[in-house]
Formats: sequence, structure tokens, C-alpha cells
Amino acid sequence: MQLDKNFLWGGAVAAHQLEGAYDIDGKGLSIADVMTAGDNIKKLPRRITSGVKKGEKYPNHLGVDFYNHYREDIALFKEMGLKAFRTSIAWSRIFPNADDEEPNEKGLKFYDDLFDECLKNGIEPIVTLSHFEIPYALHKKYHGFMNRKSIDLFVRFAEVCFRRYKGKVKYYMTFNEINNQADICAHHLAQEGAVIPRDSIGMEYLMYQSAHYELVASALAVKKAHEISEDIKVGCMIAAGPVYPNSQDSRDNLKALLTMDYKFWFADVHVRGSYPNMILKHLRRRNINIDITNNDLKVLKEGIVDYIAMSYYSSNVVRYNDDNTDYEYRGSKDYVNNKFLETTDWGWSIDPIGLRYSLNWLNDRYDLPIMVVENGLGAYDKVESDGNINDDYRIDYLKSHIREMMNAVLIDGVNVLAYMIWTPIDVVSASTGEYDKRYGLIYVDMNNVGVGTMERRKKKSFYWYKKVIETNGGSIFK
Ligand code: BGP
Repeated sequence: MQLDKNFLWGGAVAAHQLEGAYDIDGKGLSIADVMTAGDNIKKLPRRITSGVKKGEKYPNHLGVDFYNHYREDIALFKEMGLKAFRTSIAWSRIFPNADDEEPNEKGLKFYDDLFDECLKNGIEPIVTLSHFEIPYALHKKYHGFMNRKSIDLFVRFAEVCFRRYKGKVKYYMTFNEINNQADICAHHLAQEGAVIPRDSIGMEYLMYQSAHYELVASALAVKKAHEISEDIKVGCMIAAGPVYPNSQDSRDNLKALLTMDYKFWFADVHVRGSYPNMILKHLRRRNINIDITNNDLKVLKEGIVDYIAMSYYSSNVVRYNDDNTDYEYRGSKDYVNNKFLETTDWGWSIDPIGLRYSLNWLNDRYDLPIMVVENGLGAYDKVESDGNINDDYRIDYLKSHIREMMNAVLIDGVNVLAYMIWTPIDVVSASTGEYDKRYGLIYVDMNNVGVGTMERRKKKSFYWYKKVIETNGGSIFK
């Protein structure tokens, strides 16, 4: 029993986390360019500032300078054996002010060159249109996806990309981890739709309204892609991960079931083209009146996705509480630790079986091909005196997760098209803005205090993954 010979072993990144060159060749600011660096040890969260402020640290301005190193990096990806490279297109490189009349040619050309370089090296580029970033101007002028106007601006951006990269890019996804918003925290809202909550408006209303406009924008983009070429496949992108009940108590089980529903309804809309009743009831019960037109409902049906892309890092456990008799979703408030699992230095539980669970769950619910487009371990790495980076902990994490992904395919029969490591090369962490939260199989010499040469260095995991790809996963079971 073997994976299909065309299985896409890959690596994934996002533009704002590695490109740098934040103001080069006509690029406008993006929301990621006004996010400061956080700190895991000092427990400092990232902040969103109003514009770029003097004296603040913005790690995404520099990233790992992929903009100037991409040829060298892709040569390393080829050596690693990658068959696919997932990245995103920085929207503000193409439309610096969001509503410009013409796209920025230099921005378009950068991605042309990047995709050509991938293809030349036998690597298929796979593209996310909006990975936690929209043009800062879109936020400033229109309040991001709180404004219906954002739909047209997104679809125009998507159409420009579909036409320009036709024949080069086959797989797209629209909004990265669109369901992160379910947690209704300012950070996630800002990253997804760049809606920065204001006191006068309820956070929940903000979330449902901006998510609705994003879902309509996504459906219109899917329709547009299909009109342009039937070879273009567009997926949704969902942050996956099971929510387990804390005990055998029926109330814990019901709580876990409904928590999953509250986290994944976004995928229902993407895949089925309509809202689940549960969410419509919830909006009515909470008196949340969002702008949904009959035409929107029609569009959602017409723009259902071709496949499901998912990220997977960890799982959660939920417990019923007496002050939550309606079982409504309250995010991490109802979460408890899983005593069976270890956690990373950033407190994320490590649960390889949760990946198999997620693949089965998505397969049962939607029956569409699935791509695992992110999976990896954020850890502190050490460069030894001989220059080596012996990241056995990362190899252990990846090995156990790839094994469960393969079990889902080979034993459970789930249709998985791709598996991509987050990340083939170190990048800036999305949630903390740190360099030292490293996921890469290639080390980049740059640290949290901004000291480093940007030199690239292969970690032990680089050679390990190369072998996995060469054997089409066979080495995992050895
Ligand atoms: C996902 C995001 C990525 C990425 C990853 C790891 O949620 O899609 O952009 O960064 O998580 O998260 P972090 O960088 O916060 O450790």
C-alpha cells in the first residue's frame, strides 16, 4: 500500500512572514506591516499600531528577505525534493492602495518570476490569495471586510492573479484559516479581515459580518476562476483540529460536538454553499442582524470550492460548565488541558492522532479532496559549535504526524492530495512576531533582537524530509 505517485509533498509559507521588502517596488503597507513583535518569554502579545510608528519593531518588514533570496531558497527546496511550494501573494504588492485603478506591474512581475523559478525547478506553486493580510489602506479607508466594497476589491485582486498566472498556478485558496475568527479576539479579526474592533460595535457582530463578506468574496472568486479556466482549482482553507470531550459525561460530549460546529461552520458555507441552521438560529437568538442579501445567498451556492485545504497543529479539550447551559461557543473559556498530551514551548498540545481524526472528520462531513497545507513544530533551535542544527524533536513531531496522515489515506481511505510542512525555511511567527519560534527545515541566521546575517543553513530535518519524499513516505514506517 503506497501513496499515489503524484502525491504532493511540499512546504508552505506566507508572503508577509518571509518576503520582507515591505516597501520595495511599489508595495503598499499591509496589515502585517503594522504588527509589532511579541515575546513568548516576556509574555508580550503583538500589537497593531495606527500606521508605522518610529521606535516600534515590525519584524514583517524584513521577514527573512526572501524577496532577495528566493532563487537560492528555491534551489534548496529543490534539493530537499519539494514537489509543491505553497506561498501567498501579498495583496498590497499588487494593489498598494487597495482601490488603485491599475495593478502594480512590479508586484505582478515578482510573482511571475517566483512561479517561473519554482516551475523551472520542478516545484508546483500553490497560492493563498489572502494569508492573514489585506492592504492597510483597505482597513484605513473601508474598515476592511466590514465594508461590502471589500468584496469587489478582493475579487478584482483575485481575477488579476488568476489571469496573470494562468497556466502557472493550478491550485489557489482564498482566505487562510478563515475559521480562526470564531474565537472572536481582536488579533484574529484583524488578521483575517483587518477589522480592528471599535468599542461601539459588538465583537460578535463584527466577526459574523466580516466573515460573511469574506465568504461572498471567496465564492465570487471561485466562480471567476472557473470562468477563466476549468484547470484552476480553488479551495477554502480551514484551521483544523478536533475538540475532544473532557469526560464521558453527556454534557461534555454535547459541548464538544457543538464547539466543533461553531468552529467549522465557515467550511459548511464554502463547501455546501449555504449557512447551517445552527448559525442562523444563533444570529437570531443573539439579535445579531448582519447584511445578507438574496443575491449573496445565490452567489454562495454558485461558488462552492473544489477542495479543502487545512492546517493542523494541535487539538483541544472542552468541558461543560453550569454557566453555559445553552452550550454557546465561548472559545478557550471552556477549554481544559489534555493530560495525555505534551505541549510545545508555546503551549500547543502535540497530538498526531488528532491529524488523522481531522482528516476523517472533514472527509466524512464534506467528501472532497483534502490538502494538508500546514503542519509543523515551532521550537527554539540551537546551532552547535560545529554549525549543525540537530532538531530531532522536529523530526519526531513530523514523523508521528506524517504517519497518521498516511494512516488516514492508506487505512481509512481519505482522499489526501498533498502534505506540506510549515515551513521549509524559518520565517517570522504569525502569532508572536518572533524569529526564535522556528518551524523551518532550513535555518535562517536572524534572531528576536534583530541580529543575524540571513545566512541559510540546512538542519538535520532537511535531510530527513528529503528521504521521506524520495521514498514517497515509505521511510516513515521504517
Ligand atoms: C497558522 C498560520 C501560519 C503560521 C502557523 C504557525 O495559523 O496559517 O501563518 O504562522 O499557524 O503559527 P505561529 O507562526 O503563530 O506559530
